[in-house]
Amino acid sequence: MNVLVIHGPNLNLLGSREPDVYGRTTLEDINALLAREAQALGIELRTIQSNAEGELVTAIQEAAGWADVLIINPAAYTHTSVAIRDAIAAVDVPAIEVHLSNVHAREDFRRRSYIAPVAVGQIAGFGADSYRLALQAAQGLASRKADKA
Ligand code: CA2
Repeated sequence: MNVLVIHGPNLNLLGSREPDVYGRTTLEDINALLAREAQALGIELRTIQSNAEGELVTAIQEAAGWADVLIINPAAYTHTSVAIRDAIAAVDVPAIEVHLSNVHAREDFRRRSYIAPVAVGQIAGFGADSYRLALQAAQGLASRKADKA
């Protein structure tokens, strides 16, 4: 099974700024943790990060040829991007929305997600563990799909 993890804008700054909100774990640390976990679960993993909305849209479109599941932290685009929402809705790949912080316990504008209605589900508030939990959820999704086939 193949999983593409997409990190949105500013997540490349993790670990260096706002540690009180996002912790001290860097994006490299998160990707390394995911790579280890994926190997243990027998999952083929690719990760990308971009600050550009169009690049995220293209990555979602291209994932359709390879990924069985998408894990996406759209970061600030969660709350603004119809383009990312439409791309997820257009591809036949289940998506899991991930956030490091509990977006529902922060400013009001972070409670609205354009992505949640087209995602299978959302995991938020567990720091780097949100991604680990998403990987486990991805495996569950893929094995249920295989059982049905
Ligand atoms: O909690 C999350 O994972 C978020 O997706 C992070 C986004 C935020 O806009 C969402 O509402 C929730 C922000 C990512 C920016 O990350 C930074 C990391 C370090 C320093 C500055 C920003």
